[in-house]
Formats: sequence, structure tokens, C-alpha cells
Amino acid sequence: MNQPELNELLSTLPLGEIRYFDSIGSTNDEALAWANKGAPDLSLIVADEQTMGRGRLDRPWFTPPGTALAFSLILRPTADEKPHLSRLVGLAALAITESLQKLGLTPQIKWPNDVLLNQRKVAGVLIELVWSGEDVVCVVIGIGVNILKRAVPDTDILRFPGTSLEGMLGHPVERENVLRDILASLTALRPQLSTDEFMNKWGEALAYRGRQVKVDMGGQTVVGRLEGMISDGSLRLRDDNGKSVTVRFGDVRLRPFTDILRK
Ligand code: BT5
Repeated sequence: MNQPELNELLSTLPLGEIRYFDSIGSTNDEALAWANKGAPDLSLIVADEQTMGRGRLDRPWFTPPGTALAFSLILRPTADEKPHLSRLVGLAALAITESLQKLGLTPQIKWPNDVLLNQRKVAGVLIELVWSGEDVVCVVIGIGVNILKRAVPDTDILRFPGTSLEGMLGHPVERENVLRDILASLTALRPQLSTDEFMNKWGEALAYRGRQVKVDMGGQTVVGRLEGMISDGSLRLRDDNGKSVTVRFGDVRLRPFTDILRK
């Protein structure tokens, strides 16, 4: 992967500027800095390797060189999009699932920000906002996808089992094509962000629907049957007393099977 190849590969997509790095701390950090300096809408940072890749709550995200996709897209939300910023994680996750479906795979979204193949995490999304006073001026959508088996960290340092496209397909894939497909899906889905159609697509892609799950909300946990989402993308569960519970942030795990999967 290099800058001229990327420019050529993505030339038909409605992107802003594109910057490529052989190695970087975190593409999201670079994107946040660039957003603050006026990056145009849909500008893109791509890196071959991340040395300080981040997940949510500053958890580490591993991107060894030559094995994965790590990129960040800068969005300047329109007035119509601003009431729906909490759906952007779904936009990114859906774009990933659509691109993996093209490879004949059956991905699911583990709410809120993971994409799973066969119950294992193949991709993660990290959304970060740039504020000006009370107003969100930019959103950085960070996406990491494990392409080769070597991208997947050792099981003992993972919170959830991981996998790669190579691991699932049994052969390597061209990561450039996956990148192009994700960006094509994301830019095509973006105009639907405010619609019920978008929420339906997102809901249909959710893993564990109708199953008993445990959601860890940073210490506090909720247990219940996963019913779907409400319009802002929050998760809707039905607890054992039949009460509807809404969860805005957390880590979902299947109950009681997750611990078996971790081994
Ligand atoms: C995420 O966070 O899954 C968001 C990952 C976003 C990464 C992209 S790469 C481009 C951009 N630049 C960045 O710096 N970040 C974004 P979370 O749900 O908090 O999951 C983090 C957890 O995933 C870690 O605690 C590990 O257990 C696990 N993990 C780390 N690297 C992984 C990998 N390559 N494959 C599978 N799991 C991984």
C-alpha cells in the first residue's frame, strides 16, 4: 500500500483528501489533529501499521504492519445529520458488514462497535467528536479490520475472541479492495442516516437478537433478552422481570456462552 496506489484505488469515490502513512501512532489522533486544522469532509487517513492504536476507553487496538486495515474518515456533519450522530457507529459497522458480505461472509454487529464473524471479532469502530463550544464540527470514524491471521493478537490479551478475513475464508484477501468497498458502502449509506430504513438495516445486522445477554457498563451490568435498538441507537433489553431497559454504552456479551468462547 502507498499514497499513489490509494489515490488511484479510491479515485471514483466522493472522498476529500487522502493521507497515507507507513507507520503512525493512531490514525484517529492524526485525523483529530487534521480535523482541527480544517480537513475537508470525507478526508481519509490510512496507515499500514499503528503503534498506539486505540479502542474505546483507551483500550489498545493492535495493527501490526502489512496485516490489517487501519483508517480514519473525517466527517463534517450536515445540519440534517447532527441530530443523528449517535447513529454513525452503526453507519461504520454496517459499511463493514456490507463489504464482508461481498466476500461471501455473514458478519454481524456486536453492539455497539464490533463486527463479528462466527462469533469472533474481525473489526472495531472508534467514533470521536471534535467540538466547537456546544457544536460538533467534525466526527472521526476510526475503523480497524483484521485482514491476515497475523493481525489477530494472542487470545490471552483479548477481551473477546478475535479473527481475521484470512482465518475465516481460508485464503488471504486484498485489503485495498476491502477498504474501497467499506468506503463505497459508507458513502452510499450516509444519506440514509436519518431514515427508518437505516435503523432497520442496522437492527437486522445485530448479533444476539432474542438471546440472553449481559451488558457491562463499566462496572454496572444489565442482564436481559436483546430486543433491538431505539432510534438513537441505544440498545433495548427485556430484563427477567419483563421490564424494558435501555443501554447507551457498554460491552455486550452472550450469556452464558462467552466464557467458553474465550478459551
Ligand atoms: C474497538 O474498541 O474495537 C475500536 C477499535 C478501533 C480501531 C481503529 S483502527 C483505526 C483507528 N485508529 C485508532 O487508533 N483506532 C481506530 P473496543 O471495543 O474498546 O475494543 C478494544 C479491545 O479489542 C481491546 O481491549 C482488545 O481486547 C481487542 N483488540 C485489540 N486489537 C484487536 C485486534 N486487532 N483484533 C481483535 N481484537 C482486538
